Amino acid sequence: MTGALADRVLAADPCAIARAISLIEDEDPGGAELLQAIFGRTGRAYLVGVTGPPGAGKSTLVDRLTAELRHSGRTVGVIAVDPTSPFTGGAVLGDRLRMQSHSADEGVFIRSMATRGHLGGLSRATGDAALILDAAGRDVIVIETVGVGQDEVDIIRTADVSIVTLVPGAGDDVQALKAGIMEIADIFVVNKADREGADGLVSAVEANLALHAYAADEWRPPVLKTVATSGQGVADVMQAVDRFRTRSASGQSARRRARSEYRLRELVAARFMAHLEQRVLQEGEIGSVVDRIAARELDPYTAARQLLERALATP
Ligand SMILES: Nc1nc2c(ncn2[C@@H]2O[C@H](COP(=O)(O)OP(=O)(O)OP(=O)(O)O)[C@@H](O)[C@H]2O)c(=O)[nH]1
Ligand SMILES: [Mg+2]
Repeated sequence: MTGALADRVLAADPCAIARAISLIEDEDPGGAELLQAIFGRTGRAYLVGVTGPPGAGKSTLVDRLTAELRHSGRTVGVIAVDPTSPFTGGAVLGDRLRMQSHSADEGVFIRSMATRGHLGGLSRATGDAALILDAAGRDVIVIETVGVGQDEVDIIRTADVSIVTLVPGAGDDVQALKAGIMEIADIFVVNKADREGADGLVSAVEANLALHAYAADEWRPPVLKTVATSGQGVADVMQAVDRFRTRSASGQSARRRARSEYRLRELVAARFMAHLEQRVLQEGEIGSVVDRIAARELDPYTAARQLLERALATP
């Protein structure tokens, strides 16, 4: 069954791609089987991460970038990470996907992924969905996330190139810059440049970059202005992406290696905890260990050592 689905994914069947991503989203064991089957056929796609504050115009920008990519003959996969909280449900989903203009184009596959139920594992789910699209032969995969937490930073860190989108007049000029986003940006985009304050924001970001001494051969993130709604400046963003891609081949392999390491460590940790909770411990036992640590009856180091020993003693 998995074999057939893998074959259909490799043949770029849109229904199979959608089904495969659902398996990953649902954390179905079939998803892992599928990834094992297709992994050898991945690694060709270029991953573009787009992050920024809510409403910055990320989806509008991604829509425009997609048009540019299609224009240059490349196929595109878009993964929009929907910051659905358990409280709002999926109600905002449709609204997030402001990318309807490509719905009739087979060269564009758009998928929204909810953050619900993926505590800590969201970057893995997103990365795995990207692998599916990669195996299906998409040339470029764009991942849109709202830059708010560590999870999003992790996702963006795993992209080949990271675009950080900012907007003027959002109150604080250094908005996302504080949240560790500054360090992960390869390209800054000041969107809504039709609004007042765009130049000031560009200067603020440039001033921040000036604090870092870039080596001659080091990539210095460009700060570009766009009006995503009209498409103004978007071609420059696309050029910057292509320039980054060709300029930093060694940087790219280092980043991909880091991504492989991150994925491996994250998977082993998750598998280990699953083994512990499903095969070693009694139901609710982890909770009582936590209670004892909170009550200072047990220290976390001893608890971790004991759990590790018991896990290793259980096949
Ligand atoms: N004035 C102006 N409005 C823009 C621009 N780009 C996007 N918008 C508008 O800003 C609003 C939000 O755009 P989206 O593309 O949905 O923004 P987003 O960052 O994807 O939003 P979330 O995914 O909800 O965080 C929409 O009403 C867009 O039409 C721009 O360059 N100028
Ligand atoms: Mg959006």
